[in-house]
Formats: sequence, C-alpha cells, structure tokens
Amino acid sequence: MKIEIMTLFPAMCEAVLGESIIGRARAQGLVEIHTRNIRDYTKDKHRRVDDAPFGGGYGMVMQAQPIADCFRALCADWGSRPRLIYLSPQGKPLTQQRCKELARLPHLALLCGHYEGVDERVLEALVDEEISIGDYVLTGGELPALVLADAITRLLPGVLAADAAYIGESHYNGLLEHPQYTRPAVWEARAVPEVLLNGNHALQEQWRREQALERTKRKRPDLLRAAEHGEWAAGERIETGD
Ligand code: 9WO
Repeated sequence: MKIEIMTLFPAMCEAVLGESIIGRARAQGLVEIHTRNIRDYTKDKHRRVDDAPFGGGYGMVMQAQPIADCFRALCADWGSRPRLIYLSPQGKPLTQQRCKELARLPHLALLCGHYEGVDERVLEALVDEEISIGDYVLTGGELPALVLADAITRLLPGVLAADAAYIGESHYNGLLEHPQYTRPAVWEARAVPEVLLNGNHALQEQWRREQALERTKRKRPDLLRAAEHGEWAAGERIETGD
C-alpha cells in the first residue's frame, strides 16, 4: 500500500509518521507513506497558495492551481491515478469497515485543506471521496489524514500480530473491548478480577465476552443496535441475549 499526503505542513505529518508502529511499518517497507508539499507546486512568484474568497467573507481559500498541479505530479510520478480523498467535516463519517476497504487499494492520495477550505472547483474536478473523522472543526485536514493513515496501516499484513489487527472485529464483533489488567495483581488496594488469575481459559473467555457486552450496553448502546442489525464489518453476528 502506498499513501501520499498532500499538505502545506509536511513536517507536521512526518513528525507523526516517523514514530511508533507506523514509523516501524514504514522502515520495514510494509507501507509506503509519502508527504508532498502543495506549496512546491505554486506558480505564484511569492509562493502564495491561498487568496481571499470571491463574494467576500472571512479568511482565505486554498487556490486550485497548486493542488491540481501537486496531484498531477503525483500521478505522473506513480504512472497511475490513485483515488483522491479530501478530509473534511462535510465528508462521510469514517468507519472501521471503510478502513478495511481502503486498505485493499494499491494506493491512495489524501488532500489536507487548511485556512477556510479549498476552492470548490478542485473538489469537483479531482476529489473522488470526502471523509470526515467526526463532527467537529479543526484548523486543517492533517490530523484527520494521519488518523486515516494510521487506521489503514495497522490493517496491512505484517504490521501487527495477525490477531491484534482484528481486535473489535472478529471475536467481539462490533463490541467494545473488555477491561484489561497487568501486573501487579493488587494496586493501591484494587485487585484484578479473580477469574483472570485462576487459569481457567474457558471461564476467562466467557468473562471477557460478558464484560464486552455489558460495557457496550452501558457506554455505547448505539453500537450494540448497529451490531444486532448486522451493520458491522463482515463476520458473525453477535449474541446479545435479548
Ligand atoms: C473554517 C471557516 C471559517 C469561517 C468560514 C468558513 C469556514 N470553514 C472552515 C473550514 O471548514 N475549515 C476547514 C479546516 C477547511 C478544510 C480543512 N479543515 C478542517 C478539516 N477542519 N476540520 C476538518 C476535518 C476533517 C475531517 N474530519 C473532521 C474534521
């Protein structure tokens, strides 16, 4: 999988992409993530990439030309046209299911807007899909692009242990994770649940399942309804006991 992030702030993206599991996956060649500075493609002699909105209004709008030339250069370098995703509060909400679908594509380009947005014509002409990571407004699309790149990268073969990649997908299909504990067995007078210490794997498995179900009912009843209606990723449907 190749992902290219088109941004005015490549250093902000590289700072995140060099660390932890994504950093290691990149170093091992399990994923290729590149950043491309939109400003490098401006034809303006002062390197400008934005201008005031037609019709008036607050702030600045990113111009079409540098974005379009950036994307065309990317297509020329790769010898193919990747799917282009614009990260925007107006996009379709991102789900685990969509991450799984995107992880199967050979390459993806992510466009990060800044200021008050991007000239609408570049969206019409070039963008294939708009994705939102939640109903709030940020200062730019970089953090959402990094969220998407992270969610996709962890699904790629070899990045995580085979079972870890599917946490929340196969076994507890659409449920929240059960509580987890590590040493010490007693911390500040709080003991780990006895069932996890007694070595009965069947009982422990049953306990984890019950805990996952109880937590989901209490904290995210909306997820439970979605799982009951089979809206979660492909796989077995959950037994809710009611
Ligand atoms: C700010 C603004 C201020 C005055 C009038 C209109 C305005 N629009 C915006 C705006 O939408 N700014 C965006 C900032 C432009 C695109 C990049 N930005 C962004 C992306 N903020 N939040 C996201 C985002 C992306 C995906 N999921 C959640 C949030």
